[in-house]
Amino acid sequence: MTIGIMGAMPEEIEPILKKIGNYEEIKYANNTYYKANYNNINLIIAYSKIGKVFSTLTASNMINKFSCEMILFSGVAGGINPDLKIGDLIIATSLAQHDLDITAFGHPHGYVPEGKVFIETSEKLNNIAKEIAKSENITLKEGIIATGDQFVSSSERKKFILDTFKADALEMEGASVALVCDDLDVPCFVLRSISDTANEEASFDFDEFLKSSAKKSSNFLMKIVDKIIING
Ligand code: 4EH
Repeated sequence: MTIGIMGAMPEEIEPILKKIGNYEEIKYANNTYYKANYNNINLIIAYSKIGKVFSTLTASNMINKFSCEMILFSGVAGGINPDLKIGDLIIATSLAQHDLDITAFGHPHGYVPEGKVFIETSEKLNNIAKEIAKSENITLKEGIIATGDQFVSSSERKKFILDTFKADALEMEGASVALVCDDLDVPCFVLRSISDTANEEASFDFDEFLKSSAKKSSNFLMKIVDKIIING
């Protein structure tokens, strides 16, 4: 079995590489893919760089070049749902591109012909996450994550994304990874820990909480990896 583990920024995969300890570095398509044997399965780990385009490329490479049979994303996000405080964990049940806009032709936000607004993640993987959270008393929210090529630091933009997509959190890579997985028929899982609340203070909060929130997401993600391995 080969599992792909993605983040967008170095900080989002560093705690995972640290836990694994031993890995090989493979350079491909102007990026580094870390290959490890972990409890007798193969892991391919990479940070894509920021945004939908880089994350699309990395997810595609993980599947088509490195033969990953599922992709697990770990990282941080801006919170929209007021229940989500900095450090809290959320898994995406579905994701949408909040900046995809051909509304001029009468289409809804996030929609292009032959695509869909909301892309679902793997129910199986989400159930594993929920079981672990329950048995270990970890608070885990599930909901809609909106993705776009912008760092959101405005209450107005945040309200648009809430009103348009009913999103609980936002970030810059999840929907593109989910789209690649959906079209290539590979299970997808997107986990994020809140680093800021996408308002006017977002850039300051982000700088303060990136590392601690990324670590929380990484720690929980590795529990899921362990469970996937046990389940076979
Ligand atoms: O990969 C990008 C990072 C911000 S850009 C998306 N990530 C973090 C999630 C995220 C996010 N996305 C949009 C957390 N909070 C967000 C928000 N809006 N408010 C970045 C940050 N620091 C240095 C360089 N780029």
